[in-house]
Amino acid sequence: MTDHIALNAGHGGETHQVTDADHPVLTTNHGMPVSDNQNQLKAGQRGPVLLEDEVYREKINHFDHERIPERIVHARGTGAHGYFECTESLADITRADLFQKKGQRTDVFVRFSTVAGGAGSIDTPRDVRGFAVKFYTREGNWDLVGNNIPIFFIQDAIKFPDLVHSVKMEADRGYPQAATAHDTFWDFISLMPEATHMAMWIMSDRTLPKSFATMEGFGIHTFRFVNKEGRSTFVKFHWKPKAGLASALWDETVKTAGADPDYQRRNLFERIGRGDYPEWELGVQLFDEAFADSQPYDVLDATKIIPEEVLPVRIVGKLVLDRYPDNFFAETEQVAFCPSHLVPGIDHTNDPLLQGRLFSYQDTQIKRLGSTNWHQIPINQAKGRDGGCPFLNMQRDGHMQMQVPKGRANYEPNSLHLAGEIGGPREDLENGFKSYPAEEEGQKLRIRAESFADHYSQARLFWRSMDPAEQAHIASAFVFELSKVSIEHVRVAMMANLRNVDEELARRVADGLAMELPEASPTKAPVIDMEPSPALRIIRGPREMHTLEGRTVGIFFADGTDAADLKKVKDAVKAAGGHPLTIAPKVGAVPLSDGSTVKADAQLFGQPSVTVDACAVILSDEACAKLVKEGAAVQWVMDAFGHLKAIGHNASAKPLLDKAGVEPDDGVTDLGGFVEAAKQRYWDREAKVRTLA
Ligand code: HDE
Repeated sequence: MTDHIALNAGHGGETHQVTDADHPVLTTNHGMPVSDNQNQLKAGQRGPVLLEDEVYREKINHFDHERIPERIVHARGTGAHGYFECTESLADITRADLFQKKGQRTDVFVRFSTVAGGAGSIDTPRDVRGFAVKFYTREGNWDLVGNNIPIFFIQDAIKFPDLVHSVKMEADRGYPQAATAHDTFWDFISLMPEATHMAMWIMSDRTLPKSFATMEGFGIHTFRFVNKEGRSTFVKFHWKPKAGLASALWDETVKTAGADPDYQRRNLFERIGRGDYPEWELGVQLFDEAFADSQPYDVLDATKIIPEEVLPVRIVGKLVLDRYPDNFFAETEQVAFCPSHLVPGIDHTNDPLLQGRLFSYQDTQIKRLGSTNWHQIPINQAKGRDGGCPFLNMQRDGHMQMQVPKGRANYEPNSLHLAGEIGGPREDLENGFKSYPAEEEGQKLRIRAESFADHYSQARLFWRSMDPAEQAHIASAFVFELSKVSIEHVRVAMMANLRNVDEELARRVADGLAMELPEASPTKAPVIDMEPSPALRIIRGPREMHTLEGRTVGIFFADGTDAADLKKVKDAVKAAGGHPLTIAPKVGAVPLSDGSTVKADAQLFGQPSVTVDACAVILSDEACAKLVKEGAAVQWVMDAFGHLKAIGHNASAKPLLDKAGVEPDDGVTDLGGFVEAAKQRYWDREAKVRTLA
């Protein structure tokens, strides 16, 4: 308990100290109690500082080394703890312990990230999101290191450094940060036809998720499940958000970046703090060799999906994130994922992108965390078995060794146990990990399989599966990005590729750029028309979000607002599972109609409507008359309308809505109808507010 505020004058300094009656003693890292944490040791009152000052030297020395290298990709991210629960036993398909019993829980740590930007970049660029899950199973850690898009840019890991160099800040100028809209990225993509399918996805709303809790996740590659009899089944992993899918609009995401660069990590932190735990279902697509052979693409090619309409996703578990890390660095920054971390019952396939990843992650962790003992850092430790640390082997020593192994047996086999000494661990032939004995033969070659040659059919499938509103967003995103390309031939090369995807798409983008359509680029394999997959839609798709649960509703009020109306809307939002956030021109004390005063949660300038999911405006006549002359208030409402959000309002707020250009539609309601209306966006409004390609 804080008992007094002391002025620690030290020796000439002045510090306001808030001290605690039973605070612990501040010490150096070596445990020596510190008497003065305000002043360096000096020779005389105004003299030079002394090298012998261990209190200062140790402190500054530690500080100088506080940063570790940021991740070369996925540097910007945030994480949370939670659990995975098996909801359907897969015992016949895999021997993996976590899938054996319905109801069985496994602890997890999940890290979400953007890909291209540095650690200090914004949360809401147009970018793929990482969705990496570490399962602390009873048979070791399994890392499912996926993304929020079910495919990838490239087919072979050897192209990864080129891809990443092209998308990151350009080498000479050091910008743009966290953006694909620049020459080098589109130069590379235009020269890599295999990236066309992914280009379609990244130009779609998938790269603008409204929050982590409302996006899907995918393991991307085809993996194997192996059961107790040694039978293998191919598997693709899917995470389906319980809340449904919701993305932001481009204009909204750009403004969010300015209003709150930490928007998505804050959203995750606050949801968990409120008890609105983000939740996903784990789905699997299971198939055999015969199914794989029957498809018009190769299941080992990471630029391809298996449409859900062709092979349904079976739900087998759920993931709940219910605890925020205690310390960002210790947990979120130091967590180290490796796709090579498997558990018995799960195995790799020959996907050349996956195979390349198996080396890269282990390698990067040693660089980033500085020691081969990074598995001993608490967040990375295998801890599933009996709560104890289950790793046990003859690996020894190295930087930052934390274990103190007993005895002489640091090799295996040994017979020291026969002499009464510690013999150490041994293999477990029965239960230990066994690789699936896939048959392999053939010449050693640097080659891309012929079955990987079709680069356009699934890009076309994606485009044709989209809702018209999504198609307009995709075409407009291409126009925006290619407008930022300054080298003419790069734009032309990209347009030549798009012609192979769909003529209408190419024409719309060319119109938006006011350029002639070039000849289509040559294709290595015929482009086929696959059956569209409506499951790929967000807008008006089967999983579009239609709830207030976990979402934030901004309630804009001011001096003189009707107290009963304010309470009614707050209560109704809460009853629907939403989070009401009151926003006023001044936060401290807002007088209401009944003479009471309330605090607002946020201030108008600091909480623009881009930061909330739906908007209520409850004003008095007098306040409204003032606010129509306040740019931030007009913009608040204008953006809510422009971002296709529900707007509930009382009669007195109407002049502000009129000033903001709000036109009547199903999403503009009185306060009574607001909460129901607030569960969705109003896509039909979009044509009224912007011109899309
Ligand atoms: Fe990664 N990737 N990656 N990646 N990746 C890394 O590992 C790499 C790929 C993904 O939250 C790095 O710890 C190669 C696909 C996520 O900590 C690095 C290739 C997918 C994360 C690396 C890929 C991913 C990473 C950088 C080409 C989706 C963040 C720091 C074959 C399935 C994990 C690190 C976290 C991180 C290499 C492609 C997802 C350098 C060589 C495909 C979610 O090891």
